[in-house]
Amino acid sequence: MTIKSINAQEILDSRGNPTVAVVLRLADGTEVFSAVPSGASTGIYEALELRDEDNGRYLGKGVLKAVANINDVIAPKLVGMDVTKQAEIDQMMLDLDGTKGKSKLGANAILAISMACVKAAALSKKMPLYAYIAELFGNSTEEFTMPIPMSNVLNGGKHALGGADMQEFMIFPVGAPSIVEAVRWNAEIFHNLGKLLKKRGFQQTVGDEGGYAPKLDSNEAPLDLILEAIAAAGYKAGEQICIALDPASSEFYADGLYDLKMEGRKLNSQEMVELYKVWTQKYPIVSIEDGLSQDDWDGFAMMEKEIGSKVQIMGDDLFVTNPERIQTGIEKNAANSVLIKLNQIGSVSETIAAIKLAQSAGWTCIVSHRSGETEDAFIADFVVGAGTGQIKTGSMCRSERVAKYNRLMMIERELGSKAKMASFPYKR
Ligand code: 2PG
Ligand code: MG
Repeated sequence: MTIKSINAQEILDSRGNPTVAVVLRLADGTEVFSAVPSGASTGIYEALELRDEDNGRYLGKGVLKAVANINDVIAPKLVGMDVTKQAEIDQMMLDLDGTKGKSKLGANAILAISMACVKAAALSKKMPLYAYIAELFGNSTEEFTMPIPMSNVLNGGKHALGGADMQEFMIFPVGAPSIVEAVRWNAEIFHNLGKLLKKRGFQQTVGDEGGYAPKLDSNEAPLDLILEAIAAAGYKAGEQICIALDPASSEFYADGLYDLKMEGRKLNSQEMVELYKVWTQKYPIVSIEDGLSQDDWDGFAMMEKEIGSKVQIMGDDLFVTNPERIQTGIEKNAANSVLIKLNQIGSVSETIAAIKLAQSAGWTCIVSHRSGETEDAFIADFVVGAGTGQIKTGSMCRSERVAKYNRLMMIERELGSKAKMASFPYKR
């Protein structure tokens, strides 16, 4: 089915910053909307998110240049193309851009169209979006793997200034038999955590990803609170619910040291690995993302060697969903898992390539939101189609987060017995 028109516009994300949205129409009347998310703790190797950078509008954060690139440069080339030719469409946009980091047209411009094509093709073929995505991956459509959700119930770092140095403290319901149950468990723990904070006189305000952001006195304190909340909700820590961390440590790394400001101490890579080792012995932590900084390959390799047999060692800023960096990581044995964000690399086809490469090394992949999100729940369908078995999509409040959980529950109900809950550790 051919693409009839592509119209981009500027909308707002969950932080009130501009982002790119696209309305794509096909010749058969199919019409879809897609919107790109935006990070705060972005990795320096991510593809370029093109912003206007003039001071007049939205403090320089406008995206009218990216919008114009879609309407004036990309759309005229794609109109008339067969929307089901995803690889060709993505390649055409990469060629039009011609740079390594999508710095000419913007990854935000390219990704908005890339996702819209997937949605339009699925709708036109009268297929559920997740099933069409499974076909793009070459995965079976007889059975689907539902992801275990990592829910960021305590926010710190760049997502909640005044909170912990470390960015994300997540509950991870490895024992849940379904996504519907996983969502309920996580929501119950989230509310119990809120009650606990209230009782202790802490604020219950939430950060960018909907997790609480209390002013505690150490980076370890959130772990104790989470254990209490799990118990208060009536679940077994370590069996039903584990803990996942994203320290996002590139954000507090400088000159070879990790600056834990709230604790008044600076640690080197080895001391950080030691800290994680102690924590994983003391707490049911099974996954650590960006435990070290985006250029600390040696630190990552040390961490993988020390605790990688027990813990999912995941790279986010380290890999930026980029097959070249993932390849380097595989060669260096620097991790065993990749966080997958479509807008870090900027197209659906390259994201699929990144996942396949990671999986070819036996690594796990976790499909992820950004801290600046929209109502577009594309990643919910994407993770089910990809079948990677894990998703990270924020806490259990704020509509831009909950939209993804709600879509996952709807998919599972629609699939009935064709939906299988992932187990952890999970390997394809
Ligand atoms: C991360 C993400 C999402 P941001 O570091 O993993 O939680 O944050 O989108 O700000 O990069
Ligand atoms: Mg991260």
